[in-house]
Amino acid sequence: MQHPLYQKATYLKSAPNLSHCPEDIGYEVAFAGRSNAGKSSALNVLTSQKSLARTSKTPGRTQMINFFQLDEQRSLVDLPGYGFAKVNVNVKKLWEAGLAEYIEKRDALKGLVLMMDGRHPLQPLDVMMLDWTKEIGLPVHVLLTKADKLSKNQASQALFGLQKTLKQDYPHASAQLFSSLNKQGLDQAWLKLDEWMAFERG
Ligand SMILES: Nc1nc2c(ncn2[C@@H]2O[C@H](COP(=O)(O)OP(=O)(O)OP(=O)(O)O)[C@@H](O)[C@H]2O)c(=O)[nH]1
Ligand SMILES: [Mg+2]
Repeated sequence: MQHPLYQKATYLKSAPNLSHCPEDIGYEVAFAGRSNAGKSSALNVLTSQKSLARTSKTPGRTQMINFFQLDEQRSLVDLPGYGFAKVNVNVKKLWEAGLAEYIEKRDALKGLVLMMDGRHPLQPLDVMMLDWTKEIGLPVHVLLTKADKLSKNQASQALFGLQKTLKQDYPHASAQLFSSLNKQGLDQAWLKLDEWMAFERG
C-alpha cells in the first residue's frame, strides 16, 4: 500500500528549536508520544520508506525536530519522545523548551499525531499532552499502536475505552488502531493526514 503524497517524503532538516525550523508556511503534521511508542516506525510505514526516520530499541533515539518534506507546501515532523527519563514531571519541562515552543507557536502545524502503545494508553504524560493541546486548540489524532501485540478483542476494548474518554474530555482528539508491523490502520491514518494537509485525493 502506498499513498502518492507521502511516498514522496524526503528528509529536509533537523532543528533543535523553533528558531532553527524551516520557514513557517504551508501544512505540517507532527508525530509525538512517549519514547519508544513507535513514532519513527509509523512515519516510515506511512511514507512507504524503510528508513526515512531512524528507529531504535533504545528509547530517546529521536532528539531533534526532524522535518520530512512532501512537497513545497507540506511536511511531516518527527518529534523526540517524552517520558523515558522520569514520570510525573510536567511535559513541557521534560521536553526541551524549544519543542514546547514549536508546538505552541508554529503556524504551519495543523495537527498532532499522538502515538500511544495500545497495551498501555493514556499514561500521565499522554494525558498532559491531551490537556495541553486542548488548551492551545491543536487537533490531535491518536494512533493506538503496536496493535499487532493485542488480540482482536483487547484491541477493540482499548480503542473503545479511549474513544469514550476522548468524547467526554477531549473533543479535539480522535483515535484509531495502528500497527507499523502489519500495516493495520494505514488507510485511516492517511485520511486524517490528508484532511490536515488539505490534500485532495484524485
Ligand atoms: N510489534 C511492533 N513493534 C513496533 C511497532 N512500531 C514500532 N515498534 C518497535 O518499537 C521500537 C521503537 O520504535 P520507534 O519507531 O523507534 O519509536 P519512537 O517513538 O520513534 O522512539 P523515540 O525516537 O525514542 O522517541 C522499535 O523496536 C520498533 O521496531 C509496531 O507497530 N508493532
Ligand atoms: Mg523516534
